Amino acid sequence: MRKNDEEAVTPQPTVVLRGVQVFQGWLDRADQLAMLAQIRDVVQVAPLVQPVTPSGRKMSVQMTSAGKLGWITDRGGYRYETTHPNGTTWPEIPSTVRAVWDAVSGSSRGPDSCLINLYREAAKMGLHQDRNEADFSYPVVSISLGDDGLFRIGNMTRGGTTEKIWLKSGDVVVMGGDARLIFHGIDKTRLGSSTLLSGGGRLNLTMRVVT
Ligand code: MD6
Ligand code: FE
Repeated sequence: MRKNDEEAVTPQPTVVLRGVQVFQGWLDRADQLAMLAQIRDVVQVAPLVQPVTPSGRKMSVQMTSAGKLGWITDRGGYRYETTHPNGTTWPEIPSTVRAVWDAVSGSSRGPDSCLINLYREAAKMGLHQDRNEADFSYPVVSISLGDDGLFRIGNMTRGGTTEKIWLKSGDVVVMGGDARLIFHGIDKTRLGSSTLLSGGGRLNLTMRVVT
């Protein structure tokens, strides 16, 4: 079921891996361009920063957020904050991004936060759980834009076998239910595989209910 279909039925993912739902090609090129324009507006107000982990390691992705709360990492730990490190209030979650949540999350509550990650060059993200939120009964919904990213899916605890899938521009991932706390990460991106972002790279937008 594509987003433009009239009936408000629960859409079906194209792929399910260990309970992680992938809606491949959810956004067409025009949708992606419209979303990108709105993300540019967010980044004007809340610039991308290269964060450090609590242990002081520089992350390879650049980050910012939209919504009531933004996810932050620095020497003080992983947490949500009401303002950007520069002191500004986070911009609202763009309407095109929110519309994806409404379509696929199955949640009556809206997201408090949209984390924006930019992968340039050799950026990647190690296996992690999304667990800085208060209530894991709400899903996490992510949108991929730009270059392909190799998404790795593990288990509820560290270690064990993993599976992987290339996420392409316009793909949407939903991690909910028993898959909400599964370990996952991005091994690498395929540079130049998309022409969407000027300057290349991959954007991932992750929406969450936080409080
Ligand atoms: C990424 N995604 O695709 C990283 N987390 O760049 C995530 O960490 C993620 O895609 C929770 C749910 C969906 C995700
Ligand atoms: Fe995550």
